[in-house]
Amino acid sequence: MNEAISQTEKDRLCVNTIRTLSMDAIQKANSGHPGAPMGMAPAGFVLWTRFLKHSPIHTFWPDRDRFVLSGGHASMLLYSLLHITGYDLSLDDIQAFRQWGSKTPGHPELGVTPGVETSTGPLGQGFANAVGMAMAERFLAARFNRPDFSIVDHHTYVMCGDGDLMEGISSEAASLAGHLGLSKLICLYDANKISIEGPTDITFTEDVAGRFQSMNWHVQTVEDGNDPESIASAIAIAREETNQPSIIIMKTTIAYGSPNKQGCADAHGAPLGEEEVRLTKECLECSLDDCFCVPEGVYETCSCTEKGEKLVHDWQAMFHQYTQEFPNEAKEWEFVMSSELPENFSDSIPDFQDIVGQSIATRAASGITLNAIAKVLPTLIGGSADLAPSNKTFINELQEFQKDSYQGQNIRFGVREHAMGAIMNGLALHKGVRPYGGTFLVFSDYMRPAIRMAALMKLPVIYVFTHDSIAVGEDGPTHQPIEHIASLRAIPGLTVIRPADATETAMAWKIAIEKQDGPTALILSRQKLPVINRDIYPSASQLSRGAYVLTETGKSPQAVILATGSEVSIAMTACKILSEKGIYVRLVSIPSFELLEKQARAYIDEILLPDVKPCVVVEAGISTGWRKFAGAKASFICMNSFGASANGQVLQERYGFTPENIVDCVIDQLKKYN
Ligand SMILES: Cc1ncc(C[n+]2csc(CCOP(=O)(O)OP(=O)(O)O)c2C)c(N)n1
Repeated sequence: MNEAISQTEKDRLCVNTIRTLSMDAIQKANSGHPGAPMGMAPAGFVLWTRFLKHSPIHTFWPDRDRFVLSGGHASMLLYSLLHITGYDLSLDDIQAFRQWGSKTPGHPELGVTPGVETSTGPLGQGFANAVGMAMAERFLAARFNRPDFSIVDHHTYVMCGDGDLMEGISSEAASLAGHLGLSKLICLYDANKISIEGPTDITFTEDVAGRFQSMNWHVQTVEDGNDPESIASAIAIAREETNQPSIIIMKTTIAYGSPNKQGCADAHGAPLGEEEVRLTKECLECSLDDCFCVPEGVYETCSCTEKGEKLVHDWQAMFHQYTQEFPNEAKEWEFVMSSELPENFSDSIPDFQDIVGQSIATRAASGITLNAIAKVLPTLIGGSADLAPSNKTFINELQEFQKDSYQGQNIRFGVREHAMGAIMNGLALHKGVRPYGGTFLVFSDYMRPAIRMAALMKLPVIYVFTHDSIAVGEDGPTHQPIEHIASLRAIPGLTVIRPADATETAMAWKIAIEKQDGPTALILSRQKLPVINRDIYPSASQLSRGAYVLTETGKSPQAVILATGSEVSIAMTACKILSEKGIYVRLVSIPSFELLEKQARAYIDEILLPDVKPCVVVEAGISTGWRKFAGAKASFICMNSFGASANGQVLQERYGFTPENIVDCVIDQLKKYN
């Protein structure tokens, strides 16, 4: 670059390159969101080139700063930054923005673009992901750092817009972050006062600074979000903060530089148009001739490759020294970051055979299993949305994760299901921890968007959903899940497991922990269920196949009963009654549709006996989804309505979840087919 060009001029050129790359890519794709990338280009430039601790080559270096673009619609800002700072993202990739198979999808997607830390787009999710990442950082720092060896010492930066802060999830997550004093979390808020429908005057007039102050955040305002030096000094101050998370409210102009569209909602989510792009380039004093132009000197100024390699090298050198001085910790660190399971993991899983003949709720069996696993798995971290005593999610011998005890593994999420879901995603994205989180199944709706993101990103998080049916009882229909199991099964990539007893519950946890490529929902009962004697009945390890024949009362069954969870033991009693009547049936326990669907057709047919037409399905939820296993004319003892407030046993009787009703249904089915 011309030596005579001043630093200010260099900065201006780089910032405008981010703007023109964004405009051009969106114009070429004829779709996208130019406004935010253009308004936040200075903040992106300053953060990425002066502060962000990252390596475009070693993109997974564990002590890198994390950057989350919560307003994923501004993806071209991120792609432009990745490109000019030296990531494996070429100009051709930028030109393929939003095209089939490109590395530059409409919204950032984990695993598609090097340097993208999380998939964002549903507003607010990224903000809460960042809180989870910052929590993981503090947890690992507390665990592994030793005097003179800060092997975990990075910031989490999240860039968000008005939309993110309008979403309730950001308040939930910010409240928890403030409570926990996550001082290495820094939010850059694009306060451009524009969203899709127009100026935020029409919807969003709260005092954001006051709100964040009240949530124990350190708050700064940058009056001119276009001034790199003001931005830089605010970030520098935020980095010095050691007690609270920071938010920097940046007053910016959407689509800065566009003579006819800057400051207008029009520029939020549509290409500027060929002519306006030209006029904008003119205003910004950029080259008018070329599209996707990166002027001379921009790469030189922005490249972070060398700097990043030095950071990685220095960290590796420190880590090498750490291995000498703290060999056990170093070994543990390597183990934790590898996501591997300890050798004795399987041995930690209880089999509950010492309590055969007794009854125990699957939520209680889950709590026992969780505590047993925690003894061998140091990465387990999680809690509940204020329902730990009910969800049985507390690990008894371990500390709480609090401001003064970041090494604790019991997280108190508070009554914040949505943020809990997205924070769990952030924890998993960070790596080095295995997150779990619990609430009542009925409130899984409150965290569904985060569950969907976990499935989309294939994150190994575990949901502990208890109180799984009308058998919840007296709390009534507001607390009784009806459609929830089916609706969770509808999320692609989510493994839903509804165990029938304590032994299946233990096995469900084993499978959930072993699963590294997607989330698992454990669906657990409030009420006690008999522990099945596995000396007589098949081993619960068969749960890994999704379904198995639990019992069969004759050599050639006349009917098949399919049941899950708490309805399995009721069906077992029905089988005995039927057998006494000389009717022979097969009872199949189907704890997981998803695991069953992974089996070979031959196995599925072998257990479901498609040629035996009489079939009764028993599940205390809606019947949606069961046809694929049950055949066209099966009977369904399922829920067709909301429940009611009454004793759980009474409700089970009223809604037909009794051995007698199952028996009647089987007999009806036999009559139909004979
Ligand atoms: C949960 C969710 N609801 C709605 C949308 C659709 N949407 C995308 S951007 C946006 C407006 C965001 O406004 P702001 O954060 O101010 O972004 P800017 O206009 O500054 O680009 C909306 C409603 C979404 N992506 N996510």
